[in-house]
Amino acid sequence: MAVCFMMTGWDPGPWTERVLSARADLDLRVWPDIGDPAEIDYVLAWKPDPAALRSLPNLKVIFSLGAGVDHILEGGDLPDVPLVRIVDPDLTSRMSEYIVMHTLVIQRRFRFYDGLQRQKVWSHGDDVAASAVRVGIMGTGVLGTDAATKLAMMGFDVAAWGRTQKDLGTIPVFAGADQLSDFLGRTDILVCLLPLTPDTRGILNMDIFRGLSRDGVLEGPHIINAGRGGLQVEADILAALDDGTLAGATLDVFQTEPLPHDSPFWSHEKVTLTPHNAAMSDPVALTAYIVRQIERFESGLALENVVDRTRGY
Ligand code: NDP
Ligand code: OXD
Repeated sequence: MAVCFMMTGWDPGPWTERVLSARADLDLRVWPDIGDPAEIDYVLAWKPDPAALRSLPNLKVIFSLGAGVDHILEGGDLPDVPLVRIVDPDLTSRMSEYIVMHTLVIQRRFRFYDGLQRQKVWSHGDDVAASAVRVGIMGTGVLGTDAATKLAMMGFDVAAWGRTQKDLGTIPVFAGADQLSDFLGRTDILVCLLPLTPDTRGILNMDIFRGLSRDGVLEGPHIINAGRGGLQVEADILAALDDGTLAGATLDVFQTEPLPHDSPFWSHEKVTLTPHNAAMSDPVALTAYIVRQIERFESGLALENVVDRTRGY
């Protein structure tokens, strides 16, 4: 059994070490020095070259090294083998930390008070309670559900929106295009945790921003996007920030990553940005997950978290 790392933009060195420390007996190879392509059974992939994947005649499973799989599917024409994505409690907790932290930064007006500190000004305005702030989570999957649950525990007035109806207990769930405007109309802070698919590409656009509530306790609607850069129309975000449709944007992901030096997002006063690190994959946790999946597969058990290729997530 041979396992191949196929990565673009990531250093395979630390990953190789971690995998070997979990399973020293694995025959681990790193693309493009893979020896005989016919010997490769499994690929661990981040932005792999689709032609390279197709060149492996005995490939059994592709493992995405992320929770998202757009970086694999967008190449098109993949070998007809299962594609498994990451679902891991460590990654999920990190994402919820990010969403809770940035929601609090907005509700507690952290940037305002940070500015006052720098000017040595002792002053405060009317702070608002979490219960008065309506947070709307786009995505009711693994990450959206966890973030929604934790924000609700903090006291925020949370709702969620997904493709299909779900039961999230006391958290109201809106589903599908028909219920999108009702969802937006009760949202002060819009959090996007959708996967990037042909249906969701560009969903964070001016129409959506104009649909957000304007009668909330904040100075205007905010967005937080930690899904994928392709979900957002960046010109629309900038226009919405500039004309007041949006009061602020917190962005972890961008259409082009790394974010180019000349991007206006870097210095926009209403933007908080992070370098696609909302939920970094911990190599130790992910290695254990992938090794467990390989062991399941080799012993005839079903793989977990197999991606539905027709849905694209
Ligand atoms: P899941 O597959 O568990 O959940 C996806 C959710 O999106 C589901 O609720 C699904 O609805 C919903 N959805 C999909 N398509 C549509 C649509 N057209 N309209 C409305 N809702 C839709 O994914 P995860 O929660 O695990 O991850 C979400 C994304 O987060 C990943 O795809 C990845 O891109 C991103 N991510 C970003 C990271 C970062 O560091 N910035 C780290 C990890 C992930 P339904 O269930 O009804 O089908
Ligand atoms: C992921 C990511 O998809 O890191 O896991 O973005």
